[in-house]
Amino acid sequence: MSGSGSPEVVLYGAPASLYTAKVRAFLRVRRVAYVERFPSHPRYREVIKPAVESHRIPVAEFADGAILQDSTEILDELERRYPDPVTASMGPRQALATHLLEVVGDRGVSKPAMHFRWSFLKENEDFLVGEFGRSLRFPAPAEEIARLGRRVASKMSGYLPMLGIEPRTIPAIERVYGETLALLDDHFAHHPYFLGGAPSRADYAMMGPLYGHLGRDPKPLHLMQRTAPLVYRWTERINGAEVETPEFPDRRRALPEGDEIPPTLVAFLRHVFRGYAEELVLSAGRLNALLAASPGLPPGGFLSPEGADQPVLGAIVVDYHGVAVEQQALGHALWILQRALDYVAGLEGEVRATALAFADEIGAGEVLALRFARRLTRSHGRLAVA
Ligand SMILES: N[C@@H](CCC(=O)N[C@@H](CS)C(=O)NCC(=O)O)C(=O)O
Repeated sequence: MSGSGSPEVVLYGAPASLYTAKVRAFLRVRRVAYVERFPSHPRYREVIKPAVESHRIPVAEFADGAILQDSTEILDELERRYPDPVTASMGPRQALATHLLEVVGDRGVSKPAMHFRWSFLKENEDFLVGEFGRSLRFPAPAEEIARLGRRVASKMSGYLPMLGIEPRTIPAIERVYGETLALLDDHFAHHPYFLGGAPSRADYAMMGPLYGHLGRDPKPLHLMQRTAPLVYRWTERINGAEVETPEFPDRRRALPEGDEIPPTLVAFLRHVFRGYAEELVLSAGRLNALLAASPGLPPGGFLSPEGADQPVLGAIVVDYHGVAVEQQALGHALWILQRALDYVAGLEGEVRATALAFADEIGAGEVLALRFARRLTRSHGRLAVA
């Protein structure tokens, strides 16, 4: 546990989980007194899972009894309970960049995150099978851990086709990830955190893929340490391995003045949206088509008639940095995007124009012009319409 006294938050999660990494990052940076438990803990089965109506992690249980699944909802609640004066003073460009980085952290880099986990079994398999197995039963005989771990591994590796990861697209995914790392390494040569001098939700969101998978599994960890050591150092910084940032000894812990976005972050965002904007636009098209075909869906109705919690919305073909990728449209990412759309919708006049000009600058203008035929919400742990 970090901090002293009884925990304020119990985090049900696992070390190898992408979305747990996002929430853990907040708890560590903000020094919240928390404990982490595996989903094999009896309380998860008996109390937590029925309460959130979901089998997913992370789940946060607060000392006052609130229990939440979904890393975005948990971060909202944590920010409400532990407001940060640094981030509360964000300008519209910084706030919009943060919203968009949460969209990116959710699915915008899941191709490399899943590819570098599941396409390199020689390097990763023993580690991952052990990690998954231990999160389900520990202590236990090695064979039992391996049996349970392999069951999870086979389910998770089954997600690759849905993301368009196949032999034909893998060279592009590897090339693009190499460029991503180079851009981020350049950014962290100038700044300790995503937005500049202070940690924010942008960092927590990006820790999901960049630490949970890419900064921890043997194959991509080695790649990151070898080719982008400053990105690796950022993961250490967020994890609190060193309280101070020796690379930036005199840096004030504050966001850049005047709502400035570091040019190195602009370069990274442009790169990401070059390969991700079209996926979001086509996914919104599938959502609107689905909604048009189900006019009778009542408020609170699940988007998936089968009750899938994070439903896919149909096949799309996206131009991923010059390569046509056949994949599924992912509904949950649109729910996160809706938060960015709401943010911009709440702005007026010059402030709104500033935010939209920034979106154009990073290639997200079309994404922020999207409109969903109905509002998305989450109900009983499932994607639903409001
Ligand atoms: N949108 C959810 C996603 C959570 C999620 O998918 N967690 C993974 C572990 S990283 C999980 O529980 N997967 C179980 C499954 O895919 O069946 C969040 O942000 O909390």
